[in-house]
Formats: sequence, structure tokens, C-alpha cells
Amino acid sequence: MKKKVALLTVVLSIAMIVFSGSMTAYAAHQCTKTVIIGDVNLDGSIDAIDLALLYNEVYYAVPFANPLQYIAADVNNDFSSTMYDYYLLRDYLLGEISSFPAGETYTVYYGDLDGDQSVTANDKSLLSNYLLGNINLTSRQYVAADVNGDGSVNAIDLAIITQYINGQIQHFPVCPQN
Ligand SMILES: [Ca+2]
Ligand SMILES: [Ca+2]
Ligand SMILES: [Ca+2]
Repeated sequence: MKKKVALLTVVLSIAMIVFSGSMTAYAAHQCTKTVIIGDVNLDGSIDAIDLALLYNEVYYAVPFANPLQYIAADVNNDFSSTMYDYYLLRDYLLGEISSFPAGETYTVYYGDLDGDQSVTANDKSLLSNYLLGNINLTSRQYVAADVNGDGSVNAIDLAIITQYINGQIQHFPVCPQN
């Protein structure tokens, strides 16, 4: 009996190794980009330039060139960039606070709109509903939905996500390397 259990454990461990191996192989196809929260110009550090860019966006409606910048600028994680983000970033640079409500970094999983870090039919359905005008997307979802990286979310992105789910393509155009 004991031997049988031991054998079963061995079989199960091998199965788990094989399974996790295939999971890793699948994850290699995953298309991600990580943003440092507060690094509004995406240069890898948080400084006065980021504060100036956020100021211009919040008070003078100067748009950011890269949609990832909206994620970096939303330091309080309320899905918009406002004067509250500006105050928090200022306080951070003045050393009055040492972290942001949105955390240190945020990783965009392209094609993943529901936040489960994988691309499934549910993500496709959320994107369809957005394109039909039934729902709004947060800045994080919007960036994730733009799988061809052209800065807008439309029927082309939906077509690409559909091809990806159907296994017709292995990579999104926004990050062809991985
Ligand atoms: Ca910066
Ligand atoms: Ca998902
Ligand atoms: Ca697009």
C-alpha cells in the first residue's frame, strides 16, 4: 500500500513537471510590458521631468504620446490622471511619501482585458462590448487591448485577438520578439 502511494506520488510529480514545462512554453509567447509607476516619460527613473509632463497633461491637457504613459501617470490607480496624481508624485519627489497607491510597477499583459493574465474568449467578449459602445475600458485595459500597438483600439485588434485565441497566430504585433 505504502509502495503504491509512493509510486503514485512519483507519477504525479512527473506529470506536474511535464505540465509546468508546457505552461512555461506557453508563457513564453505572452506579450507583456512593465511600466514603473510615476515614470511618466518611461525613461526608467522618477524625477522632476515626469512631474512636469504630468503637470502639462493634467493642467494644460497636453496628451501623452505613448498610452503606457497614462498607466505610469495614474499613481493613485483611479484609472485617470488628475491633480491628485500630480500631488502624490510631487510628494514622492519631495520625500514626503515613499510609495504610490498604484504600487511600484504595473505589467500590461497584451490581449488580457479581464486581468487574469491570459488571453481567452472573455477578453474577446469585453473588447467586442467596448467596440459596440456597451462598456468603457480603463487606461490599463485600453493599452492591453491595443495588440497591434498603433495607439488605438478597434476592430483590427479584435481580429488579431480572435486569431490568437484560435491559434492562428502565436504573437501579437505589439511585441513580435516574445
Ligand atoms: Ca522618468
Ligand atoms: Ca484574460
Ligand atoms: Ca490597435
